[in-house]
Amino acid sequence: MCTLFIADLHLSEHEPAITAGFLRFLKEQAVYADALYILGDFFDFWIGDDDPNPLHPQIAQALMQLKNAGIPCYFIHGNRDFLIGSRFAKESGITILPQEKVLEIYQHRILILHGDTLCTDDESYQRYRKKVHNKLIQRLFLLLPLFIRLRIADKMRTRSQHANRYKSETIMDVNSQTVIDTFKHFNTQWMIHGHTHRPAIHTVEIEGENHYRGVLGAWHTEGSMFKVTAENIELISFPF
Ligand SMILES: [Mn+2]
Repeated sequence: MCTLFIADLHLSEHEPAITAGFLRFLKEQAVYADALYILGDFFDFWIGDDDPNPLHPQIAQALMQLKNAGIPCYFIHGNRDFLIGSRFAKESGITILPQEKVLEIYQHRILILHGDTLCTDDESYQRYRKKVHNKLIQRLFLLLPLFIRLRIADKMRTRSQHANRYKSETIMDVNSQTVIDTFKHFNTQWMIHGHTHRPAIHTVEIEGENHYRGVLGAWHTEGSMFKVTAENIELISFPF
């Protein structure tokens, strides 16, 4: 009995080793779990469910196989794949969750989220986020022809890479007060998120009580997951 959490795979046709690692992870680990949660940035970018990229049906099929084996898969949007929509959800059998969700599993209360909303020191990112999460802007973007969407996505990626080069490490990490406020708001002892690519379990003391913030690693050269059982909440890295 275990539930698995992963994030930040950044799947793309340019990284076949990560795709292979994920497909192996499904067959060798996820298939024995009670459920799989993907906490965002599953794909490196997403410009609409109508993108004919052959990687997408390949991944959808693998997830559908997992579902057919009786293991539900849940998904929270990341900052790169926030446009994953109902068509992909249907094709892959995943259930899309809101950006924050409290789970009660095996007597643990765990908040799950992508993690970008905790990085409140990065004001320019938060401003950008507000814009791209506007439903009207999203709808207009999705109406554009695919080649224009691709071009825009490309431009935005280059711009963000350029901007991030000049941002300090602390600005791009979580804000500790935001973390405390989030723990208080959702009243959980644990949270699990990705986004910062800094795998760790941090202890956060709030009013004399310990809380734990688990951060998933990105899948650059190895896999990273949280494995939650009745006894344990464990951060595990494993080879592709
Ligand atoms: Mn992210």
